[in-house]
Amino acid sequence: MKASAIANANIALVKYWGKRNKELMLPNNGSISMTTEGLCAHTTVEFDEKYTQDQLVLNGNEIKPGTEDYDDYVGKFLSVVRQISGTDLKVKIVSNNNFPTAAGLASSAAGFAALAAAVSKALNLPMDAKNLSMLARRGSGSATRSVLGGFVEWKRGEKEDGSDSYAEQIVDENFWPEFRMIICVTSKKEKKVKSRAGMAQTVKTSPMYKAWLETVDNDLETVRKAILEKDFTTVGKTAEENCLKMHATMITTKPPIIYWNAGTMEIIHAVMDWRDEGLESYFTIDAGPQVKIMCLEKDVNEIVKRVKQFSHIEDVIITKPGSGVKIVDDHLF
Ligand code: 2P0
Repeated sequence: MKASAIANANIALVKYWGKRNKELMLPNNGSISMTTEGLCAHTTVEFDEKYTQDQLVLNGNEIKPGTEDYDDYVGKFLSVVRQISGTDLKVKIVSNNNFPTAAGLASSAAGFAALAAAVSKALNLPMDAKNLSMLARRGSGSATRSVLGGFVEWKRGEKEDGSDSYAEQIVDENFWPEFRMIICVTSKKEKKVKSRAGMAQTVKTSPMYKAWLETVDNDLETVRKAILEKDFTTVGKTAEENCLKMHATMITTKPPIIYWNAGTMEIIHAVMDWRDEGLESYFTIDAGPQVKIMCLEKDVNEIVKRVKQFSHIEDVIITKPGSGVKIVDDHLF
């Protein structure tokens, strides 16, 4: 009962920020993302009688049951898996990311999408995209979207049991191969406020949160339509506005959640100046200080050259629409 999977991370164009049900991991609003080619998690699981307790090794470090990092994430997820599958076997999980963990680069999205697929394969659970994305959702909300490739929408759903809150592909990874995200890493430090705690605090205390919810459906419709029309200007502009609205809710949370650093600000201003010059680019930022610049393939070299001249840049990663989760034969142990 051993299986492995590889899943790519994703970057949201219309963001997810806030849950209506923490237990079932149901969002307050729908979201749209691009699955990012090459930023991936590779995960192997084995359920077997030879294990006397669950074991997790993440990027070479053992994360032990009983710690917050384990219990609130993989621990909770495994309870769901045991409930669905009926197994009481213990499991060993080994997972590696090829990008910085917990620095606002959607590591939990790739990780839980890969884990959901590997577990489903190992335990013979349903492997269709709808069921896989709903299982991944129980690990981490953003993982719902990483199950599929290309541009993906996570439907908010209306039902209280969460059975209509899953991911659907808008277009696959071959539809718009010119679309690029340039990830500008301005700090590799672990963030101080995790998304989960941060969004709960925003929902509770930000006076801007109501306004955020009132405008998201419109952004979803605009971005969905613009993707289908390959209208880069509308996708970029709407995604940038949506990102700023989400950060307005974060900044006005009590106590404030400010993920940006000096490097983040430097790039924001540069991107706006470049646009005025005619170099078309837009930015989006998640729960961390990294800036993701959206552009078309033809402008990548020029933008990367300019970004590399900034003082706060620790790494630049170029990504494009990537594939959904895949089962692989390559086991990590
Ligand atoms: C997103 N983020 O849509 C948004 C934008 C961060 C900012 O999804 O509690 O790690 O595991 O569901 O998925 C990060 O939140 O939170 C996230 P949980 P998750 O990509």
